[in-house]
Amino acid sequence: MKSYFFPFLFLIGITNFLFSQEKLIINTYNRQQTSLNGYWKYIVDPYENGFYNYRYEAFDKQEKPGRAAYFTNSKRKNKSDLIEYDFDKMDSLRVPGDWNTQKEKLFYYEGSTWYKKSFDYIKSESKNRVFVYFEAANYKADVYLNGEKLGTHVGGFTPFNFELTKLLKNEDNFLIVKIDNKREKDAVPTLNTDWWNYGGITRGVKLIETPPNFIEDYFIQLNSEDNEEINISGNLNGVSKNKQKVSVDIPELGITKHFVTNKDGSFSGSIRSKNIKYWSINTPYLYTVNIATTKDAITDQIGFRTIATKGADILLNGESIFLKGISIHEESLSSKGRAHSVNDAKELLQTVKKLGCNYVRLAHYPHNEHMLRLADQMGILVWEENPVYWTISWENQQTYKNANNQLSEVISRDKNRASVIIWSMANETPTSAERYVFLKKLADFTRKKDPTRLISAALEQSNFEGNPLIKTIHDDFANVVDILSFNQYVGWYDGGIEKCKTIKWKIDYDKPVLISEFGAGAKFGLHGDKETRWTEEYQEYLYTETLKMLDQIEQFRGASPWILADFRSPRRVLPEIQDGWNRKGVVSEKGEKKKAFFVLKNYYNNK
Ligand code: GCB
Repeated sequence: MKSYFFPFLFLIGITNFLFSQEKLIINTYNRQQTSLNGYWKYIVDPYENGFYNYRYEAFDKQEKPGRAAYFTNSKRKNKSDLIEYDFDKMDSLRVPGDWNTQKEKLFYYEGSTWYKKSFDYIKSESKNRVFVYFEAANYKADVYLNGEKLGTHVGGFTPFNFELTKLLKNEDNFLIVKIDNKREKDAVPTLNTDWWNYGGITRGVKLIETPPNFIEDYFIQLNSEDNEEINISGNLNGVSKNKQKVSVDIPELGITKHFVTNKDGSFSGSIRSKNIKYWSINTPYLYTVNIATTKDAITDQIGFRTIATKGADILLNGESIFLKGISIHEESLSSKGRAHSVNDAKELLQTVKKLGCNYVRLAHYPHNEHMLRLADQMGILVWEENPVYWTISWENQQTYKNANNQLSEVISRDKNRASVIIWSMANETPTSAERYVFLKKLADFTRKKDPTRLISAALEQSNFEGNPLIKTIHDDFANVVDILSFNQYVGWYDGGIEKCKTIKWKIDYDKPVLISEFGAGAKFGLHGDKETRWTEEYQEYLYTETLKMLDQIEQFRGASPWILADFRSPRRVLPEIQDGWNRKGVVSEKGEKKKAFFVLKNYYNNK
């Protein structure tokens, strides 16, 4: 018997390893909360001594982990005691923040680091529940409270939460998190990327307090086929969630709708109004929406708009729009490393506005929630992207589950943001049958979870019948997407700039074409003639010629050139030019504008 059960249990074990996490609580912006941001003690643990014993067995899988396990936060009790670590004598790291740019010795570090935060906490109502919510931690997080494991989360750019209620004390709690950012072939993303693998608790951490039954999740958006109907669904979390009354109130529309939950704690329905002021790029109108039960209440600011395609047109509220965009990596313009604050988001999106954009591509992974909240307020349309990048392990089921889980988390977090119009499945992935199955499954999943938005992926172009001067799309996944997006680098990786003048396009799809990337490297302040690589003039000329070239594509409806700002990448080592930075920004890493910035701005102003 035992031998039959063992593999089965083992499989469950693996699945749990990825998903030993709880359902996401959404809209933590507007909930009762206590920040755990600030300084956390840390231990760098490249050999994972605090996690495995000397036989390489995980401490947290054992009934009695023993005091050598770092998550027990053990202290020497008497002078003969042997404990080989002490969090309280260690240095600290700021949370949120990557470790690479905080400590010089950790600049290139990839591996495990333990974080510890001690805190007191008294609940405002004794029956209330408390959760710890991480906005993101890269890449794998094992979370423990007061020596007990809460769970594991995999994926560096999406939020997760664990309930603490049973383990929480009024005083001297210690939250310990092991973060591991080792790159792995079967992970999402995989080993190879053109960006820095910033490690750590890169976004904020907070405690969320809720009543015993609370509003965990809701989805409130305009019906994409009927702009007088708002669809509403959601669910409660708690032991007695059946037959609970829920109300959704939009005061400015003078509408209140009542629901009763089913046995799963879910509710759904719709409301109608002829007076909806639509969210758009010029009037990003947000309604206050109140969701309440007899015990819980939460408010959100939600915009209502439709987004659709018709032939080659992208229709925002039924009107054709050209997406004047730019790609962005999540790096701060004024401080070092990963962007995480409201201020970082403001600087990035204000620069985007100065460029004359109405749209951003948040590449190559989900960015922090401030970006989406702000885009909602500023009237900027957004492409959000799953970190399925380059050479993912298409045949590995765990890799698929991981990609699916990360996508599911970002959709859960941002599905009420009017600014988000496109979910991107992947970037520059090489075509194959296995990759098609993987991406198609992701697209089907996304359409089911969110039928209100468009699906795309940054594909690659190829030569038509071997002719390097005729470009086409040879990719079955192009039939699946709503918007046909692709990256192209004629004039940089593909010939010189003059080649742009000779290219013809053969794109036989009646779909909008969005150029997800084009660009050239230029060092800010380096000048020369327009044929000299790395000069601002080369980049300026490439932008001029590329835009002329793209204008010849009949279905051309938008672009997100690569990229807003120079960003760190270990692939970019050319001394005096790159020095560890990908130089394709239209501004430098500090926000200084290069000449190409003005070419693009001018193009968008006249579009
Ligand atoms: C690409 C990738 C992007 C790179 C860029 C480049 O096609 O999608 O991640 O950074 O090219 O600079 O080569």
